Amino acid sequence: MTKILITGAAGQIGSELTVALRQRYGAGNVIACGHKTKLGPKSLYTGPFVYLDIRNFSTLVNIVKRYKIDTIFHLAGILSAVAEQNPQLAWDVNMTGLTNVLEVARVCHCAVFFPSSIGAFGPSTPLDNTPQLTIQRPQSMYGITKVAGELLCDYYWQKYAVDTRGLRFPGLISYETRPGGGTTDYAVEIFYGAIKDKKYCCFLKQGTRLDMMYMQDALRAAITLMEADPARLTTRNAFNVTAMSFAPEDIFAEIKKSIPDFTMTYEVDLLRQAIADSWPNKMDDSEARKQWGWQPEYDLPIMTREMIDKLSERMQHEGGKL
Ligand code: NAD
Ligand code: AKB
Repeated sequence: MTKILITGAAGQIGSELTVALRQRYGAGNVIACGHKTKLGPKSLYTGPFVYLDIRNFSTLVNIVKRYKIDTIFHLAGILSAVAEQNPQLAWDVNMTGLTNVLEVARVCHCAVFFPSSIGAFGPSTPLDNTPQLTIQRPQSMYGITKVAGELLCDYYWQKYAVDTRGLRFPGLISYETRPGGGTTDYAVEIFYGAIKDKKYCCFLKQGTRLDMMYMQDALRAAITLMEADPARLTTRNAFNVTAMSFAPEDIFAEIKKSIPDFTMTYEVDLLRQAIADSWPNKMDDSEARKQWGWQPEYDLPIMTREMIDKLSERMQHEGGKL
């Protein structure tokens, strides 16, 4: 990787991946793309920034050629809850966007990182120790675009030797940029509720176990995979990766250790509950560990401590606002 393009750079992952890659590869070598982002995260202005609707192929080609891009981290997309409310938009952005990225990668010889998800699994997938290779029959539009995306990335690798690599991310927890409309968003929102109001109303019900990961681990996973020796990769799209697995009552109990007067109620959102019920309780990520040395550093207690510290610091700095 020498010249990197990040699509969806203003989002939850992109706003932090942009900083991490600029530190590693030089600010001028990492081009951040935003969409409808007027005054986005500060991270975008530490290096080159361009506007891009990922559905516009000619603009994408021009950017890739102008900056001599050799690697694309394709993060632009519509997340699960928003996708279920607007499936046509989700298909358009997620599939037209990925097809455009893969085509430009084929023509301009770029490597591609594709973020798949636990959403690529469905109700007939084994929920515990979900294997790397297993049944994938998701019933949400988000999941359908993720399975199609995994297959399309493998197709471009097998047919055109485009160096595509991907991860099945779990729910990501971070404090820089708020999540963009997913089913696992509660695991971020709960910290804002706990720190600001000492209360939170959870939209998933008790007992809903899902895989999760702290953003620092997610960034390291994406960069390590893209830097891995290709000879070691027998899997490409996409690797199971996880760091922790918990239900709402588990994270509530962990936060309560630091904020004893924190309370939580439940008001189940049926749309997001149905999606969550079809996702694994815990994935088996042994192939990622074996093939490129994946090893998470943050578990539930360490992540919780850091989220509380960082958001409390910010609230103090912003005069009580979050
Ligand atoms: P996000 O919603 O925070 O960011 C996505 C970005 O895409 C937004 O900034 C949005 O403006 C941009 N976008 C939307 N439509 C666009 C268009 N037409 N053209 C260009 N950009 C457009 O999402 P995120 O959490 O950063 O996720 C990035 C990717 O990672 C997505 O593909 C998502 O499915 C995947 N992923 C995320 C998580 C997670 O927990 N955050 C977990 C698994 C997979
Ligand atoms: C979502 O909930 O949509 C994302 C994901 C796990 O893919 N956070």
